[in-house]
Amino acid sequence: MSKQIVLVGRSNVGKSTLFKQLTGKWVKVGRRPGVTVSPGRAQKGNILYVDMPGYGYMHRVPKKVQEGTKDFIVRYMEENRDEILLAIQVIDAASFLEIADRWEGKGEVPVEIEMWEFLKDLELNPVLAANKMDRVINQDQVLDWIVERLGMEPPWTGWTGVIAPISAKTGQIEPLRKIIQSRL
Ligand SMILES: Nc1nc2c(ncn2[C@@H]2O[C@H](COP(=O)(O)OP(=O)(O)OP(=O)(O)O)[C@@H](O)[C@H]2O)c(=O)[nH]1
Ligand SMILES: [Mg+2]
Repeated sequence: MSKQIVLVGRSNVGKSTLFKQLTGKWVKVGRRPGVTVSPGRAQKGNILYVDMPGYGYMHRVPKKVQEGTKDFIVRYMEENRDEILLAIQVIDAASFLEIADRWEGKGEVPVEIEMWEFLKDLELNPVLAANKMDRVINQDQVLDWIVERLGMEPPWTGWTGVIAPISAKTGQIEPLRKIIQSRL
């Protein structure tokens, strides 16, 4: 059985765009959350890349289905744990902090932080792909805040084996390729 590299993350963060860059396989991407509804797969060498549906808000998708998606991802990660070579959690670096603040303001654990903790608890050694960096102005500061929020001590430059600032849309994904290479 092939080892897997699995992309997870909230809806609309750019997982499928990144999947295309990594595999060359065409999948649907879109401006609205909820584009990917079942896992996309592409075999590359002896690695199977898996593009998961996004959790969180999905456009025109019933609430029940939205919650089911997160359960599906959790179950998938648990059941395939031994086959997963690398779990890549993709975030939209341009909106991550604002969304985390909003959840915490409501007294809830932000869903992306919860997912990160879950992947760590499964001992999957997750990698964080901080995507949409082309939209981030104060890059170093924002990355420092993001790693801190996820329980790592800033500066982010001390975590280059764990966090990869990228822009999937413009094809600037070298930091992530480096991490993948180092984990193979
Ligand atoms: N500015 C910018 N936009 C991006 C980047 N990567 C993806 N996008 C855009 O973000 C939107 C969502 O991209 P998708 O790849 O479909 O996102 P997804 O995470 O697969 O979404 P779901 O399948 O709904 O979970 C699209 O409009 C992409 O063009 C990026 O690096 N920068
Ligand atoms: Mg998608």
